[in-house]
Amino acid sequence: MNIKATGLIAVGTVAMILSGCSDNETTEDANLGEQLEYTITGIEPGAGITGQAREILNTYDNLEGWELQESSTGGMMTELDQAIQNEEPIVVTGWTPHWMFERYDLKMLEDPELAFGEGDDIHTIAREGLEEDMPEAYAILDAFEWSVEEMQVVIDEGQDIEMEEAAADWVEENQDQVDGWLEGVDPVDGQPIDIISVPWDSERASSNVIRLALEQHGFDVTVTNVDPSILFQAVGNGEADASVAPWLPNTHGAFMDEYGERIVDLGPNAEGTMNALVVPTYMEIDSIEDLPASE
Ligand code: PBE
Repeated sequence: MNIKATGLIAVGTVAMILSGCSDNETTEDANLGEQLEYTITGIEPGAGITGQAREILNTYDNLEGWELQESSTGGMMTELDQAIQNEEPIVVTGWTPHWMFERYDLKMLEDPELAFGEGDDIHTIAREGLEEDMPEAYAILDAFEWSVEEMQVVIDEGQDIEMEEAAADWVEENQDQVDGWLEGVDPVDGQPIDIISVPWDSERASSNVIRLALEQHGFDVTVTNVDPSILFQAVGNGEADASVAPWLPNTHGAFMDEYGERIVDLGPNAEGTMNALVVPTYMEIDSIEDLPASE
């Protein structure tokens, strides 16, 4: 290579960095990887999606040397918001239903290795013996069913007002549907029930809705939010009565494998959730495989 050509490449590189685009794949890739600091912005260490994202770093060869930065959902959303305001690249662990897709133009990266699986359903689970001890509660929990679109309505309203109020509004507007879950079940008189859940908005929405339905039928409901591993442990050893929070078979699959033998799975209460690596639509990549390798 002669000096003149080297000089041209150097000038070209500066111009490409300044303009933020290039038709030279390699330079652009290196640039993108460095801008991202080969880092995926994640959420809480105990989330199912965090476990999946850790696995993904091993599944995809191009992600060798990448890091998952674990933090909190709030921290991740702040970083996403800042990146979008500055039109900078960012890769986050994201999922639906969530309000991030309502607020920002985002895309889920294709996952050709199906490291996140092909989507989940949200299940209702109960402790062993609940059906015998508390048949009314069991019947209502078993009948509880709505859609992720309905859940999304509560999640979205829960950004402006308290989630408890958003859930109450939904119940008020959809009393016929709630009546369907209670139909044919004898009301109880202050029977206590422990519902266990996780602290993300989707499950804050569903636990509040099932809480209100159970309360309408005379139950004294306690909802406790914990990490997914604690949730499965608590239902498995009978400390909690039930949960409407598990994402299966993928997101919480490892916990179900560990505690599932002593858990009764009542099947999906909402179908069609999805986890993914998520990027703003202005990023030119479409697949996890398009993330540049770090060496
Ligand atoms: N989530 C939302 C949770 C379950 C619900 C996908 C962040 C998780 O990863 O455990």
